[in-house]
Amino acid sequence: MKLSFRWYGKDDPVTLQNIRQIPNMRSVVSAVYDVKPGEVWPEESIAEMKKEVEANGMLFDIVESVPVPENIKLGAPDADKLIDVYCENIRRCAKYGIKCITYNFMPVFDWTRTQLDKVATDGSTSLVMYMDQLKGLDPLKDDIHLPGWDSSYTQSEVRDLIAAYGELGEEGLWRNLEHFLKKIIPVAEECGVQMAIHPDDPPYPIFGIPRIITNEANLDRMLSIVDSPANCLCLCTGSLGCAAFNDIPKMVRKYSAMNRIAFMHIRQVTLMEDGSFEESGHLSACGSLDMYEIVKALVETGFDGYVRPDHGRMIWGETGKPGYGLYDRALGAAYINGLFEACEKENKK
Ligand code: DNO
Repeated sequence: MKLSFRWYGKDDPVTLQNIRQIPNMRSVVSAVYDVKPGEVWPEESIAEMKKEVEANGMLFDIVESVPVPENIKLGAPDADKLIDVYCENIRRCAKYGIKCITYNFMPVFDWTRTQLDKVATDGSTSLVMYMDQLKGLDPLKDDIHLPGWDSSYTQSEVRDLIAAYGELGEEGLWRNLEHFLKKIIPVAEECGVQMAIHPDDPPYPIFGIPRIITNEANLDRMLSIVDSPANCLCLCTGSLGCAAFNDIPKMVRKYSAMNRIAFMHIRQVTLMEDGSFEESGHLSACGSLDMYEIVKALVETGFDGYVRPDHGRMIWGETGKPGYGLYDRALGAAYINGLFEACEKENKK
C-alpha cells in the first residue's frame, strides 16, 4: 500500500514538514485550490505543488479532488463543455505525474454532518450526524448552513438546485454519471490515471436529493458502466460504513480482488440505533468498523493502491480544519502501518 496524507496547501495549518515525519509517509494528497470547479487548472499551480511536496521528500501523485461541476451532474446544456475542461484537467494532472484522481458525484453537498465539534467523554471533539438534529430541517423553507456544505451558494441557489435534482431523480443522475464516465474514462486510460469515485457521505438521500454511490449494488452498477481498470473506487470506510446495510470488510475484499479500489480512506464511525453516527478514533475498539478485517481483506487480495487515514478527531488542544488536524490523523497512520505490517507478515506464512 502507498500511505498518503491529505494536505490543503499553503493555508493548511498542518505543514509538509509535519507530514513527512509520520513514519512510512509516501504521498501527499492535494488539489489546486485557486480555481473554481469547471475551470482549467493552471499548469504552474500543479507544478508548484509537485515541487513543494517533492522538496519535502514525498510524492505528489494523487489528487483529491477534481470537483465535478453541478451542471455536469444535472446534465445542463453546457455539460459537454464542462466535461471537456474536466478531461483537460486529467491530462494536465497526468503530465505532472498524477496517477490517481479522486472525485465525487454527490449533488449540491459533499459530506453532511450536523455538528463538527461534539465533545466526547475524553475531551476530544469530532464530527457527528444526529438524526434528531437533521429531522426538523427543511432546506426549502429554512436558511440552513450545515457544516461541510459549499457556503458559496446562496439560499435561493440551494433551493433551485434542490428542486432541479428532485426533478432529475436517481435515474436521471445515473444517466448523467454514465455520460460523464463514458467521456472521461477513455482519457484517463490514455494518460495512465485511475479515476476514484468517492461514495456519498452519508450513503442515502438527504432532503430528497438523490444519492447513488451508496451501496454494493450501486457500486457494481457504477463500475460496470465502463468496465476499465481506470474506472475505480475511492473506498471510504466511514462514508459507506455509516449505514448499517453496508458490510465494509466484505465490500473491500470484493472490490480489491477485482482491482477496482484505487484509493482507501480509512476512518472509524460509531453507529447508533436511529441511524445517527459519530466519527471516532481509528481503532476497531473505538467504533463500529473492524479495521483489522478491512486491512486483512486488502492484504489478502494483494492491494497496492493508495491509503490515507481519513478524518481524525481534534485532540491535545489542536485547532484547525475539522476532521483534518495533524495529531489524530497521524495516530491513524501509525495504526494503519501496524495493521498492514501484521497482516502482511501473517499473509506470507
Ligand atoms: C471528506 C472527504 C470528501 C472527499 C470528496 C472527494 O472529508 O472525504 O470531501 O474529499 O468527496 O471528492
